[in-house]
Amino acid sequence: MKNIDEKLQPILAQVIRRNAGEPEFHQAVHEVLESLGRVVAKQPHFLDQALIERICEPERQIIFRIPWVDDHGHVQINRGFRVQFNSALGPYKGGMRFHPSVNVGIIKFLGFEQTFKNALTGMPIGGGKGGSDFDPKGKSDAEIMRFCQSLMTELHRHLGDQTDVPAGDIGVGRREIGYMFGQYKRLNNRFEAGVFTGKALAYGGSRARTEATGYGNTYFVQAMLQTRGTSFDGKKVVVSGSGNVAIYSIEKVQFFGGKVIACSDSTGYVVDENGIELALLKDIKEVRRERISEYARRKGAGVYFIAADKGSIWDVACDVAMPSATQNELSGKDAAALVKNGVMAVGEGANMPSTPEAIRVFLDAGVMFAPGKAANAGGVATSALEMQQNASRDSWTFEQTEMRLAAIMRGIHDTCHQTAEEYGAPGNYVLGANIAGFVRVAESMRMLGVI
Ligand code: NDP
Ligand code: 2IT
Repeated sequence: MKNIDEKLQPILAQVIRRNAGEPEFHQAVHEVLESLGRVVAKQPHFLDQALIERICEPERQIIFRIPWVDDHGHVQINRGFRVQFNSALGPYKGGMRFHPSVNVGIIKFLGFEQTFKNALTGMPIGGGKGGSDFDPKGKSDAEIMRFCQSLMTELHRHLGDQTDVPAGDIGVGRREIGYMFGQYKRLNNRFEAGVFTGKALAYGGSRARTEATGYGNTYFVQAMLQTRGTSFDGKKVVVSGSGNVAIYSIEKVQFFGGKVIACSDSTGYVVDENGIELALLKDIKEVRRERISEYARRKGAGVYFIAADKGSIWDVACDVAMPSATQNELSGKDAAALVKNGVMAVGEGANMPSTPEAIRVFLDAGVMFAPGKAANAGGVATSALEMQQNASRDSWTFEQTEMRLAAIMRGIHDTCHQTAEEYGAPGNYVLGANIAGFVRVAESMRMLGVI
């Protein structure tokens, strides 16, 4: 309960009691409540109508069985989740994650974060998240399809373009979205393009959605660097992960003149002091679906691979760090190493990648720190643009879509920056993001009555 306003402590205690064994959810709520002390001191009406208690309780949680048949004819069982967290601003909106670590606590933390993130975009979208403990690694294309179809056979009844609109996340890309959307369309006998985002362009996807999260995080960090009169030009950058968010962060950082010298996957990291060769990385990860060590093997001399149990990517000295793999991947110790090596800015591409200790180390050291719910909001913002195109049966150019994305990221940056100042913590983007996101959702909830 450290650092939490007295009036908010019983709320956190209640969340911990009600959601036993869900440490990631507790962590996400703890971080937001830590920021809200300043809000209730200034605007005590936010304590009325159990607004904060209500915001911490998902509106609906769906847990279901997913049976499917593997290529050997064996029946496999996975568990599916959809947490419809908050619909005060619009239909539930948020990705689906396929990873063996998925459980209800992880989906709840993601849905909670999503609610504030979506509010920060300024778009009319509520917050939700879903997924399964299914492990897509090593599965055949046919197995992936059967799994996605079985999942959707149950989930379809809970979705709708005005109700709940999923997208991708870890382990879910275009291929999986195609299979899930296809089964939804079949079961409903209805081409409802806006029920899914992250679709391929051919059947209603948006240009720039694939790139949006990584590009958006890079735009956010660029805006932070500008507040100190500098830019990406000539900076050394480390990006963890090598999935969707990491790859398009690397692409945009390189476009802005930064040099990305390291990236990773769950098996370890590679260092290439000459700068990561993006075409090769894309071929290994997007086309062949191989492990990251393959990058070092194919590059040869001067490029090295370090296995995950032998070292941390955050020991690589850099000016800017962009954690883009998964939650709690960057510890207090990692943050201390980054600070010692002179890091000046951190932009969270992933959701909650920095532990609370790491965030404290960054803030105490005066590092510019962009929390995920602000920095990685470009993905979902572009999803909202995809919904907008689907609703008007339109298809925008890449340039037009990216321009909207860039303007939205600038807006989120400025909102967080100004809110932090207004609440007496200049430069603290964590506080700015939590407060600005909360106020928008809570104000709407108040106007909608006790529901
Ligand atoms: P991908 O599945 O495309 O890539 C995930 C990457 O992170 C892979 O390199 C993966 O390595 C690594 N990774 C995943 N889990 C772990 C783990 N437990 N330990 C170590 N490494 C891990 O996912 P995305 O790029 O889409 O997502 C990355 C992060 O960004 C997530 O936190 C997600 O919630 C967040 N995010 C994604 C958005 C999107 O639009 N896709 C939008 C906003 C946030 P490996 O292949 O070895 O598992
Ligand atoms: O965490 C996220 O914001 C996402 N995975 C994207 C969600 C979306 O609906 O585009």
